[in-house]
Amino acid sequence: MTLKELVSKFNFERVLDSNPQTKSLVLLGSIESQSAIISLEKTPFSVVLLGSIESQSAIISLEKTPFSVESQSSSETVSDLLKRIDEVKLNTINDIYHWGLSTLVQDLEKNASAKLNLIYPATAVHIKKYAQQQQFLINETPEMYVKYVEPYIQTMIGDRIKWVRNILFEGAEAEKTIYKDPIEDKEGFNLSPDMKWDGVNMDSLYLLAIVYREDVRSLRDLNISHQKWLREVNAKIRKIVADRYKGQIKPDQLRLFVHYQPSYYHFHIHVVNILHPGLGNGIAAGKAILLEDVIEQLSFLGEKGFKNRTISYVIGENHDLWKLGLKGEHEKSLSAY
Ligand code: M7G
Repeated sequence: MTLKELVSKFNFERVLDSNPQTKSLVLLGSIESQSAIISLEKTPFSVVLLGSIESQSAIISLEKTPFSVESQSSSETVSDLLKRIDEVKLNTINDIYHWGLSTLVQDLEKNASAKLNLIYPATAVHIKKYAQQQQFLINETPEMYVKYVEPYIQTMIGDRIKWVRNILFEGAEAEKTIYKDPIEDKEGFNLSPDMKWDGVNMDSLYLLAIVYREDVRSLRDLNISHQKWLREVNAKIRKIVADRYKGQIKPDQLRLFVHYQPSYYHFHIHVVNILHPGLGNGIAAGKAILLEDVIEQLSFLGEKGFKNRTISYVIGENHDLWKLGLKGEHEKSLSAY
C-alpha cells in the first residue's frame, strides 16, 4: 500500500500533541485495526523580507500558521484535516516507520497556509528591529536610564505610537476589540487581539491590553502607587478572557507580562496562552517580565519604584539605545567578567 493509501485508511482516535511553535500535530488512530500515529509538521519558513512599495520601504513577514483543530468554533475537525491531505510522496520506509512529504488543500477561512504581516511604509526603526543582529545582555542602572533612555523615549512617543492612540481613541480595530473601558475611566484599558495572533488558534492566543493613562511609558515608570491598580487590571483581564473564551481557557492559563525594553512606549500588557512558547525572544527571560512579579516587586522598591533598580535585559546591536550610549557603558562594565 502506498503511504497515501495508508493515510487515507487512518481512523482518527485522539490528538496526542499539538504545538503552535513547531506547528506540529501528532494524531493517534488506527489503520486496519492496528494502532497508528501520524505526525504532521508544517515545513519551515519564517522569513522577514525587506523591499519597497511605490518607493517606500516595506517589510513583509510570512510565517506558516499552526494546525488549528477543534480549538475554536471556526477551526476544523481532525477528520476534515485528514481529508485535506492531498498528494503524498514517500521518502523512506524502515520497518514500521514511514515518512515523506504531503500537500494540504488550503482554505483561507479555516486553514490558511501562512500568516502574513505587512509593515508599510516601514521606518528605519522597524528595519533595524527585524534584521538579524548580535544580542547582548546589559545591566541598565538608574543613572543609565536617566542619561540615555529617558531622552530616547521622548523621541519615540509621537507618530511612532499613533496605532496605539488609534485603538484607544479613534476606533481602530474596533470590530475585533474584546473589551473596552469607558474612555473617561483613567484607570481603564482596551483589550484587543495582538497583531501576532492569527485570530484562530487558541493555543497561540495572543492579546494586548493597552491602558488609557499616558503617564506610564514603561516598566520604569511604575512605583508603589500603581500596585493596587495593576492588581485589579491583572484580575480583570484574566476574568474577561476566561469569560470570552469559556471552556477553552481558564484565568490561570494565561501568561501576562510586560517587555523591557518595549518597542512602543505606552504601557501595555501582553496576554498570552501559557501553551504558547513564544515568538522570537518575546517571552524569553531578558525581555519579558511576568505582571505578577512586577506587582510583587513594587512592595520592595520604595517610592521611586522601578526607577530605583538596575534592570538586566537583552538588547540588539541595531537598537538606537545601544548606539546612543548603552554600548559604551556596557563595554566599561565588561571588566567585571
Ligand atoms: P512591545 O513589547 O512594545 O514590543 O509590544 P514587541 O513588538 O517587541 O513585542 C507591542 C505589541 O503590540 C506587540 O506584541 C505587537 O505585536 C503589538 N502590535 C504592534 N502594532 C503596531 C500593533 C497594531 O497595530 N495592532 C495590534 N493589535 N497590535 C499591535
